[in-house]
Amino acid sequence: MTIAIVIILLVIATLIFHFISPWWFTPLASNWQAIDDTINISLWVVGTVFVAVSLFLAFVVFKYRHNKDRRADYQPENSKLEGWLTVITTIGVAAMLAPGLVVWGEFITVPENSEIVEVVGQQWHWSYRLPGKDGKLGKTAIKLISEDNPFGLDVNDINGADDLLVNSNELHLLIDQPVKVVLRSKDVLHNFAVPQFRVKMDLVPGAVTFVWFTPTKLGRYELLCEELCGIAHFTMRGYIKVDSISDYQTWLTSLPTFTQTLALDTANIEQGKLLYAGCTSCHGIDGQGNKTMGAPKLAGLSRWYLHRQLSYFKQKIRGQNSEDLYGQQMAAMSALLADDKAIEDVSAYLNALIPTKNSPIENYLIEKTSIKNRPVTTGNAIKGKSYYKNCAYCHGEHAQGNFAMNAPKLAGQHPWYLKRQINAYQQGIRGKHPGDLYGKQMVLMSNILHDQRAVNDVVSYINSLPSVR
Ligand code: HEC
Ligand code: HEC
Ligand SMILES: [Cu+2]
Repeated sequence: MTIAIVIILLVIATLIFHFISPWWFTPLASNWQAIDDTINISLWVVGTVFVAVSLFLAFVVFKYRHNKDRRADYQPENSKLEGWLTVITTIGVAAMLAPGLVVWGEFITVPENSEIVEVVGQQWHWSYRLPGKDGKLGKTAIKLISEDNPFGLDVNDINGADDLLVNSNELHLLIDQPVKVVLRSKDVLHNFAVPQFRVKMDLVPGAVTFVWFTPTKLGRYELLCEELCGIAHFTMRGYIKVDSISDYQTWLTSLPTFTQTLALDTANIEQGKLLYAGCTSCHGIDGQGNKTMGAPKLAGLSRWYLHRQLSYFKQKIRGQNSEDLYGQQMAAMSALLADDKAIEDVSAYLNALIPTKNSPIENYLIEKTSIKNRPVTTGNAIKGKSYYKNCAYCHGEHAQGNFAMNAPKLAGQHPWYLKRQINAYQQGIRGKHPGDLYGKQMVLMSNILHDQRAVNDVVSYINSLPSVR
């Protein structure tokens, strides 16, 4: 009797949980209602079977409970019952599988009027390519990938010349326009998934896979890699922004073509030097940084990194948090650089400067004075080395920075600055702005350093590495 009641209560609790549970699909933002319907049909089929079988069990447990005067009857065959069970099970299984076949048919039939977009995955970053005016994507090859040609496009293929390249994590799509997303991976398996669009697909190195959908709601949706693809897999996120036609056109015009990205370097180092005069009071004549001003070393940093940070300061993406006093100062100073050309020039100038060595006893971690000229630090570089293993995937084994990972050089930078930045990421002072497409990764990564001791350790280790050019 008790068991029968428990079974019935379990059924009721399961049903209540199912209907009031907050864990349900996020609101749909594409044409793929059919996928939700298929899942719902399956849930109804298995739900009905679950309720029926459980209640039957409760009934049998109750009805045939122990009774001294009753004996069990052995009946191995019952063709009538077996016939019924076969028919009902067949209908149930068919009801679960058949809609899937229909939906799969739609899934692989790309509408004629679809636009093509290429999504490229790599550890742990998304980038995108559009076919440009000719509507055709140019040929690519992994071996052609380089710092100047991150998409690995073939310069000899005329179709590639006008391809539009999106080097950032954010792709824009036009509302109500079907898109065929072709998927390519530079390294390992990844998976393209936007929960609101419902469809998802693997990216397989060496193959081109695809998926199609029509975005139906304006908005900005998170793109997730749903294939465990290495240590920083969880940081591999991007955004898909669904635009109205005018916003979409504005975005398109902001994109460079492949030919434009190959155009000769136009940066003017002399001009950059003149512009830098306004920066020396904080960053030093040789770009060596200045602890009193809280200003980091800039000499020898990569151009792409300097460029991005200066654009971020200028566009109020970095240095806007009310607690970020140093960042705010720098954001104000970025007004000295009138436009993108000025940023390009000053970045080229700073990149060309030879970084000076940090003074031998420079270490923010020094607490006591040195013993026999060896600084006593609170950070443990040996422990820091094991933390740094995680950082090396992006920043490089020698902390030399890695363009493909968008991760800057850390070696040679002042330790007090490194520490402040790691803390800033941890506290969400840096990297949390919606426009900050690369900082978010560091916000997530900085949390693997659980306390200040871990931060001190890893900074001590980076500080022990020779500055690489
Ligand atoms: C008033 C002092 C001051 C002046 C002047 C100044 N900066 Fe800065 N700059 C800073 C500070 C402080 C930071 C660190 C901000 C932080 O902690 O986030 C910084 C950060 C930077 C960074 C980011 C470096 C990194 O590793 O992320 C760059 C690039 C930079 N400055 C370039 C410039 C350039 C170019 C100029 C001249 C146009 C300039 N700064 C003028 C104070 C200054
Ligand atoms: C998944 C790749 C990735 C990993 C792993 C990673 N970083 Fe970063 N890191 C980045 C990127 C990308 C940036 C640049 C962010 C930006 O553009 O604002 C960055 C920036 C930084 C900066 C700021 C440098 C400056 O000049 O302002 C520091 C400091 C830093 N990382 C330290 C670390 C440490 C320490 C670890 C290991 C615990 C680590 N990172 C692991 C990708 C990574
Ligand atoms: Cu991935």
